[in-house]
Amino acid sequence: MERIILHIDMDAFFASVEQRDHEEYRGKPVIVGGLGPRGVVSTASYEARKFGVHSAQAMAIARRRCPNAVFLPPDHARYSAVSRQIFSILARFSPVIEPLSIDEGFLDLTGMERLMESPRDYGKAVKRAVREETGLTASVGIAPNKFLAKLASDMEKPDGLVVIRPEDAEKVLAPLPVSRIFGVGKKTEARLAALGFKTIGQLAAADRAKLARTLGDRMAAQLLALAHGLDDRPVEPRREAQSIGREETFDEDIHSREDAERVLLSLSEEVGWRLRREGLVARTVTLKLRFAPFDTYTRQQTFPDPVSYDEDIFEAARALFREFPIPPGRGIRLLGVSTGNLSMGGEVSLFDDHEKKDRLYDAIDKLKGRFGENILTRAGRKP
Ligand code: TTP
Ligand code: MG
Repeated sequence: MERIILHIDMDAFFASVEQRDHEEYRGKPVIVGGLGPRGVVSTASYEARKFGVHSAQAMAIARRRCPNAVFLPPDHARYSAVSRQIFSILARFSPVIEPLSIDEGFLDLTGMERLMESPRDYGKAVKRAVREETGLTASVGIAPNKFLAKLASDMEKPDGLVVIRPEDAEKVLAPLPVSRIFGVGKKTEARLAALGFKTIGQLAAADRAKLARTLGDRMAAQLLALAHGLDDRPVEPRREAQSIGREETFDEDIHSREDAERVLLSLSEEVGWRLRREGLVARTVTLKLRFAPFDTYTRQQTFPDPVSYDEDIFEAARALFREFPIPPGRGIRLLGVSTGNLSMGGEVSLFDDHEKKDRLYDAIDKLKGRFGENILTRAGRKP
């Protein structure tokens, strides 16, 4: 059956939220990101992009390119709240939604044709609802599959709405560079260029056997299908996030238990913060240990009541670590802490004094959201 997939992506998300909430920033270049000497741009408003400022750029460069911009640290808690609001609006438009990140997702509209005048009108309705209820603009792409829908939402950003009909797919794709195919990174791009394929159109016309000789059968088949605009990945409603964790590989192996425990504390704090930011609690904590060069072990503890506080995660990870016999003379190459068996928080209370703790952690998380994760850690960083 022909499918109808909608991809939606908010425009300059963090910066737009800031402009919405601060009238004085509207119409001005706004740059959100780390403001310290090694800070990186999270995003820039479209006014700032004209100066060549973009996500993942060093803040120092952004400051040089656009010195008169408004520079702001990210307020993750607020963006997450807006994100939740957006997804709850989207939920009215399709029962099958796959969130991809804080500001984008896929909706499967297949079978809902009777509810819409046309896919374009449906897209307009989605955009209107988001704009009216959040004050923010989104770009929407509608197409017969995920690959094309995501491509389409990006084609007329900001505030775009592009519908790609199945019969137009190859024509739309043909002039685009191969790097627009998802999964084609710098390496594959270079290999394709070496074979003479720069555009998707050129790739679509490639001989499969020849492509397979360089890229292998599977990759050749996948790339060719995508180049022809074919993609049958389903929209997968989010299973609960499977796990949230952090691990660190050390430049120099760790030889003391004390150092290792310090790392575990800092990893636990980061994991706790991410859990709470997502509004999640965990029922399992897993410790991962690697001895040089590659012997890797995991140990897990399951709790009757879920946890989300740093110290509970840390205590569990430390207990698992203390029980683990370290072979004499072996250095630790990697440590990881992860939490699994996740569910939405708020339904359970673990401690009698949990309200007080919630308030404490709320305060800590606000500071972390405002000043970055390193503002408040009890762990000395890195041994
Ligand atoms: P994007 O959707 O990639 O970017 P955007 O919404 O800011 O702009 P666009 O109009 O092009 O979609 O990412 C969503 C948010 O995620 C973005 O507002 C900030 C954050 N982000 C980062 O923190 N770092 C990054 O490198 C990127 C790409 C995004
Ligand atoms: Mg976006």
